[in-house]
Amino acid sequence: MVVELSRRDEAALITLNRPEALNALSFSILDELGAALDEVATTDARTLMITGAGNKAFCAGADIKELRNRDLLSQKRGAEKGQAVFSKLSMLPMPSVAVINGYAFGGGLELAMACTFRLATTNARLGLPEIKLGLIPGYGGTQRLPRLVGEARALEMIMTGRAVKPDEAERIGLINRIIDGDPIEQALAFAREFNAYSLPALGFARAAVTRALDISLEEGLRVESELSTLAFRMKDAEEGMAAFEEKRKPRFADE
Ligand code: CO8
Repeated sequence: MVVELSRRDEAALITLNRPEALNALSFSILDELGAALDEVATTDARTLMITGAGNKAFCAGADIKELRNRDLLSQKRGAEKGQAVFSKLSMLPMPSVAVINGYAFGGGLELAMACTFRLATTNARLGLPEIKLGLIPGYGGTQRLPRLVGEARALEMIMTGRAVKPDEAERIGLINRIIDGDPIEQALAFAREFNAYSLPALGFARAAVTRALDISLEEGLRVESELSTLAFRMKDAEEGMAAFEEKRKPRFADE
């Protein structure tokens, strides 16, 4: 198995373990990843972290050697498979953190962009180099990148294939933070900033913000009023407000 699922404290950890090919994603690895995500969804993990084995790459993208000499229908099904797995990732019940510990190219960056958050080590390089292969991104890159960095920067990255370093990635909003030291420890520390909050409330927040990028302000405000009202129906909201009044720490039960 290339996709290894383990547990670190309150987080599930998926490691792509194919360092000899810079953790490139073959179609069978995509299947493994989909199955691992199904498993994570049933656990009590409060966060999912995804990283690549070794210290050179998070993931160098789709397995280029597998992409040649396939008919059009297979290519379309391949793109749809990658998109479906990454959409599953973006809709997990818990937040996800891409721990980008080296190259995140093509499908690798698309995988990271489907996560809720992205952290990158100082040696990371992030890019969508498909244009250099005569291709364009197929696992969500043309849609998720402009949502993160805006149209002009997305067009530049996709049309030049230029990779960005972590400082630029942080400046344009492609990553949340640059990390130094042990990447997983750093990611765990980052996750502790939200891990103790109510999981359904975190889910409502993610759903509302994600919808904001797709719909009009008027519709978005309606979504927000519905989701924030739903949040009031949770026992966790009652606990949070009671704890405030009683000047104590809340104990959320995810209900
Ligand atoms: N696929 C397959 N093998 C790869 C990949 C890849 N994406 N990337 C690296 N490898 C392999 C290399 O072939 C090499 O193997 P070998 O030792 O057997 O020759 C090994 O990993 C190490 O790589 P390098 O020797 O090239 O390492 P370098 O440090 O010299 O270079 C780079 C690192 C710059 C990351 C370089 O490997 C590179 O440019 N890789 C390709 C990056 C890329 O173009 N990614 C985008 C791929 S396309 C995509 O992701 C989406 C396409 C749309 C999908 C639609 C589906 C139908």
